[in-house]
Amino acid sequence: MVRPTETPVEVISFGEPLIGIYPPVDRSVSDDVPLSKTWGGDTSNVALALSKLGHTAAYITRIGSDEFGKSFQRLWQEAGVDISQVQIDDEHTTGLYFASFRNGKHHLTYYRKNSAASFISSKYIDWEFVRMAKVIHLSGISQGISQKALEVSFELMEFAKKHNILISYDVNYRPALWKKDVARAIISHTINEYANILEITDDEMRLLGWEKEPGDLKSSLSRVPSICAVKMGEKGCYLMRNGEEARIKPFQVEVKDTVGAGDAFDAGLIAGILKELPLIKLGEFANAVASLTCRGTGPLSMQPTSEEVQRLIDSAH
Ligand code: KDG
Repeated sequence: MVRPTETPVEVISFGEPLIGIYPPVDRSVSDDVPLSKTWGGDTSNVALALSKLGHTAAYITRIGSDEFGKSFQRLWQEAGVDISQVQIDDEHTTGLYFASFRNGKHHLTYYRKNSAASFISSKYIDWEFVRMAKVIHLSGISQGISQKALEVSFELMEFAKKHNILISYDVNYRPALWKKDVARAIISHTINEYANILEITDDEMRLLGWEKEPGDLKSSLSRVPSICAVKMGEKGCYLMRNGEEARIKPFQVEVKDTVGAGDAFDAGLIAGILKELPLIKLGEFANAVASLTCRGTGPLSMQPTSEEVQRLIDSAH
């Protein structure tokens, strides 16, 4: 554990942070080009985005005692993300990904097998601290990295369910992490048994063999979470809340890189839920957080504040 805390937070995110290594825009890491470093990992991006939006967030994970792990600790601390639940591993290293860009699309190559996060243990989780949160956020990546991580995800969700903490679940299906039928079974079980807030992309619906149209999500699931968000990239998003449905258009910005846009959307959605926004405003808020994040390279450089989000929304009306 990094340090104890008594201060409750609104959101606890759980998963794996990854160092991201980037070539210049439109190049590949295999080219002979200088590379730069950023910080990523879907659930770390969500915790950081929420903190930037003015919410309190903590991160449950395990990092190496290596230089990359130390740099993550500094990053979270400087951003105000609570790191009291971060475990340090002297034997395993912090994971990495390398980004490459081809024809306007990104491709990620991972070095995360046996990473510190895949050795996460629930033994060090302060359950009293978890009990005080309003939302727990996790993803298919948080579950897919290892058996241990999968078990911790279910312990956290069982606990959250018992204590009426909202569970936000981003499918974030990564075929490199697990076999499709295993992924589909675990993802479906998680949604059917636990998720209160579901985030999924239209591409993931197709890859998992579910219905293609966002509105058909209902027929693919045996239990529909109270809030479902289908992220559709440049087509915006589709939201469903307790029977009410809406399609919300995206905002136009100059896009540099879409890595982390989906995580930013999740943070915007959670922030909007905490603010109790009505459905259309909720979708606009989440879309705006995602759009503004795409102005920078890497998932973090352009994560917006609430004021920037509001300015973009106001300028579009
Ligand atoms: O959503 C952005 C993530 O894809 C990136 O940060 C890397 O977490 C990552 C992953 O596992 O793909």
